[in-house]
Amino acid sequence: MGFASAVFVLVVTVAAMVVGLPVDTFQPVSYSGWKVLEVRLGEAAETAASETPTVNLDEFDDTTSVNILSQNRRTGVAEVAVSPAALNDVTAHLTQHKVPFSTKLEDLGRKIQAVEPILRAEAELRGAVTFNRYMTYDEIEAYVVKLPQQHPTKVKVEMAGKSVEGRTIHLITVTDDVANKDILRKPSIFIDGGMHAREWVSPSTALGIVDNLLKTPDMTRNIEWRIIPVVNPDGYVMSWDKDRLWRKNKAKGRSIRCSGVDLNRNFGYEWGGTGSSSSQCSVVYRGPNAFSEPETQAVRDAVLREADRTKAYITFHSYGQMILHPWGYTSKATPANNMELKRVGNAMATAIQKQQRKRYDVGSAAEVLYAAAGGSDDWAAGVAKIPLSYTIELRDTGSGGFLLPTSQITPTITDAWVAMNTLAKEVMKVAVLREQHPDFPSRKVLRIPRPHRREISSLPHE
Ligand code: 0X9
Ligand code: ZN
Repeated sequence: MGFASAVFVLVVTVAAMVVGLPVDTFQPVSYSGWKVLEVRLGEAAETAASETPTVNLDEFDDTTSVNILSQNRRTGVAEVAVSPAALNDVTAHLTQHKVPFSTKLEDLGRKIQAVEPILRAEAELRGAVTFNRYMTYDEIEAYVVKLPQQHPTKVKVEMAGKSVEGRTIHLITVTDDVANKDILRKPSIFIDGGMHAREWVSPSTALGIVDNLLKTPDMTRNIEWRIIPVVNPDGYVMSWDKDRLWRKNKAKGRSIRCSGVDLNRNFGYEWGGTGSSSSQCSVVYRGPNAFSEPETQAVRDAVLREADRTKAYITFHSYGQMILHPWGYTSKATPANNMELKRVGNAMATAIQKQQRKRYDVGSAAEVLYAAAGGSDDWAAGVAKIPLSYTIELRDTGSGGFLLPTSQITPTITDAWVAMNTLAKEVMKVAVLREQHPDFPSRKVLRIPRPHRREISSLPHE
């Protein structure tokens, strides 16, 4: 059975399991008794015709029965949370279609409960920052709005937009002499975090980068950093208060359970394609049209405002330890600067491997993960013409997953910080070249010969 057909049968099962009527108020989800299955679609995928399109499992999941946590095209492994009511049907179907699987976690609810006291035990921070635990949205906001008072020459905070439920989406600019940035015309790097609600280490990492930048003058002298730490504040709050595995924003749908748009399917480049869904109930619902959501509009407008100067776009997600570059919408085309994207991606992964002893896989999102259209990385490259565009899937490779232990927050930030150091050097190389050659094209990246050493990632041949 091919990968696509294996996915299809699972899909049909899940679709058949959709029962019950929509409810009007969202009851908190405990995930009590839910199991996490490791489904080995990859073994099936190997025998599939080479050009079989990858279908995103998420497209078909209804989160009341099944919630796809991760999948990786290269390893062929998907991790799927299954409700007690759906378990028999799902496992019977997998067995019938010879899709190997094993139980990775017996009770997801118990695991969520086990980490809960650690999260809530601490006193609320009022304007401070910590990386010893995950911060609530209120704590993040209190910290962010105080930053300009604490670092008046280096930090500016603006409102990039407002979420569906009216929360502020903050944009932090960090650079030396921030008030003068328009005169200096420094190259800029744009970072966002928290696009997917349940990926809690992502906003922590974006804030960790801000914190490190403020302690490292070398990194802010010649580069302007623009950072949205929480693109999806409503979803983040939802994942704290009601449903730890919430992924989307809080756009109104036909029912409470069928609400929300997957913001990373809502960007306007090849919007509507593979790996995104037109169904409101899907966790990869793309929305009624590209940029239908105030959260994606906020990212779009913030990026476009300085698009000419922006040399790199990084969006932090989790989990899987991957550095992904465009295209995400298809594996059948490559961006014009594909070699450059791979080279810089590999440089970041190599630096992390060297300093952190952690492996990050590098490759195009569609090759390494799955094809999924409407992602911010593709839009940044395809429309905003930002030369270096990456999705970084942070730690871990699955044992903590979205419930990454708090002890991993700081090391994860360091992974990202190491990568940002490498990225900054690459951006500066191009900036220096442009200074020496004023006619150097502003939206192209030079091809610099590949290093001769072995790269750590297992890239397919170009
Ligand atoms: O599916 C996604 O949106 C990202 N993975 S996640 O597990 N964090 O949800 C990957 C996005 C890669 N980029 C594109 N497909 N454009
Ligand atoms: Zn994500």
